[in-house]
Amino acid sequence: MIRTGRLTGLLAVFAICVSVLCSTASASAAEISLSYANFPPPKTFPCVQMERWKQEVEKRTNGKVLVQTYPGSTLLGAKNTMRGVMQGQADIGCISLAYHPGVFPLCSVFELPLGFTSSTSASLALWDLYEKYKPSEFKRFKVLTMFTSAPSNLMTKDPVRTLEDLKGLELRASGILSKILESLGATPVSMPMSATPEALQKGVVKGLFSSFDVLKDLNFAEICRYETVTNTAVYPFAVIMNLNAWNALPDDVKKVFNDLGREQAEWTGKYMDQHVKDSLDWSKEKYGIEIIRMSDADMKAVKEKTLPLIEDWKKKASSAGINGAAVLSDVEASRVKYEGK
Ligand code: 3IO
Repeated sequence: MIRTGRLTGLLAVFAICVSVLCSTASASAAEISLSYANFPPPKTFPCVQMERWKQEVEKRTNGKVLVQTYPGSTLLGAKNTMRGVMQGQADIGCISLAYHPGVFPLCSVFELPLGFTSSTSASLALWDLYEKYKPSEFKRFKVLTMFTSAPSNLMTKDPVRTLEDLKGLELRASGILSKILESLGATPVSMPMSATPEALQKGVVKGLFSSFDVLKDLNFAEICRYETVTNTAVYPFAVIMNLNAWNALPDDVKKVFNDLGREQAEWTGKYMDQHVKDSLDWSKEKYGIEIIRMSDADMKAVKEKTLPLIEDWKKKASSAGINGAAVLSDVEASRVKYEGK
């Protein structure tokens, strides 16, 4: 008994020494440790871009900064990330602006049907808009980067071949994209992407309105075998940082983060555009999904029916002190610049 007791004691002393040594070692390797919260599962594009940002930051600061990532709502969820980052429960968080109607009167312009055909061009245009206006809607945060989904399309259990097929169909979307569905006669159910797998499984919704990456990343192709191309609006995202945490960073680290802002927007857009292709190929191969294109007449009707949403947005922008017409023309100029048409 006594012998084992002594041995245990010695082992305990040894263990304490090792752990003290290790913790000093890791503390000296990374002087700054930052937490980064994200709401959807690890395989989805907001989390893929988060891991890429972490790697670049750790590399470019020579390990001075360590980023601890929390995908899948393990630290903060889709709807409480803003508050959580403001209060410092996480240093950094990724948000989908469409989950906060009315909170982003300027950047919500990207939820409108503006005709962007890629995530790369929309992400760069969104970043440019942010840089130009530095809108007060983000005044409580440091914005590290922004990006968008790819253009949104319908993913449904039953085929939507005509606008008529959309009548009364319960579909998941968020923000102004829910209003787009409503304008087209569908019955939108607003919820974050992270709540959508369960809603589809339970039959609360019969499909969703988002970009095709999720067919693979959330395995929606298994349930939603019909994909109707509308290429209407994108979902804008922002990566926000707690202001105190930002202000506490040394200048060289701030520079690394600032230099990454635009680059990360472009990287994410390019990743997304390629990934939509991969996701469609995978879904055809694995589940034999059908891609549906509506008639020209229906596509024209989509444009006409959603036009009033642009006027609605302008009115709301105006009451927030924003010149909506000027913003729309800036965004259109960026679209032409990045899409070349
Ligand atoms: C999205 C959100 C989380 C994970 C993957 C995703 N792909 C496209 C989106 C955009 C979207 O539908 C949303 O809810 O923000």
